[in-house]
Amino acid sequence: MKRKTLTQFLIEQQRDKAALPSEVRLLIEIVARACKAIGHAVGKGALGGVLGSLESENVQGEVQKKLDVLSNEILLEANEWGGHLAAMASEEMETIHLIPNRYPKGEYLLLFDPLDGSSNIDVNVSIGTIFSVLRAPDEAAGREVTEQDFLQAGSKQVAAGYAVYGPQTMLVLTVGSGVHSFTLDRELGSWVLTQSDIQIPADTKEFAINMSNMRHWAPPVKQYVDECLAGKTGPRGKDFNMRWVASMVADVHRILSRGGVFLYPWDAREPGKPGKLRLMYEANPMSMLVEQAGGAATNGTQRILDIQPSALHERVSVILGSKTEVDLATKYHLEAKG
Ligand code: P6P
Repeated sequence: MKRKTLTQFLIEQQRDKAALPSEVRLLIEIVARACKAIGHAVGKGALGGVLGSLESENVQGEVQKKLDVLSNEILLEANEWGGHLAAMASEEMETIHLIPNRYPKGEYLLLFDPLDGSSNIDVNVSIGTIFSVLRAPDEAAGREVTEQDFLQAGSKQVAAGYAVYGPQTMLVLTVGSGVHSFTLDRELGSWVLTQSDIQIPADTKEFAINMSNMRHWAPPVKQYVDECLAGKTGPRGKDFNMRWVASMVADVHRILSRGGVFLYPWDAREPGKPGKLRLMYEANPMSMLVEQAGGAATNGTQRILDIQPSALHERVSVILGSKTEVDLATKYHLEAKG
């Protein structure tokens, strides 16, 4: 059976669903092409002279890897000329990136974490690119886009996805009609549809959290994880397994592929911050994907996609994946809140 390419899939989505504006189709194709280039650079590793860190730090105060900066540049250059975007925002850039005047402007906003999981780059563990698409507010027409125009709840996203650079290079995408995955055919250089309408099982026996932070967790997180660890003899009545790749893209991909729950909650190490992960270009796109696949995503007390952002780089606690587990962990948070 001849498999569909990303282009065929998107054209059919546009034709059948009419929900996919041609501008968004073009945008996704360009981002997917940029991800191929990023995957190619990542795949070269030491042979490409792109491993290791730079002297610089990003807006998050994190040391930048050479590949972080290269990936960011690939996405900026790929998307500037197309005429579909009004502006871009990136984990690697403090402020938004306006489309240069020499190019036409569009009505969409693209946000991305160009290379998530940087700590894994130099040790050959899966990493990825996460992206989110919003529509610029109508009132932004005819004026320069501002950071405020990006501060929309995740429920406003028109598309979201990620590329994961692992044993296979894969693109996982939603345009609001289910979640679909594409595998890169490295010989032809095309993204080939390999799974449609991905569904996350509501129940799971696998949780993902960085256990080294246990002593810093809030009680509801401790309660939830302790019950998982108690296994058959505990209140859950079943044994759990644990995974933690420390690349959100890899952990979420596993959950989309076979179920599971992912937690990166608030902890007492930085009490003033709601969590480590970023709302706009990590939690929101991943939450859209997870919900489109029948899962759930909260910050412990609220649906992540309902959160009204107040800053471009704001952080958030994340509990996402199999609905039964997310609901239980959220229930414990709400009970603790009283
Ligand atoms: P920790 C990667 O740096 C990242 O932003 C996510 O991809 C990942 O889930 C998390 O941080 C890992 O954090 O504290 O376990 O290293």
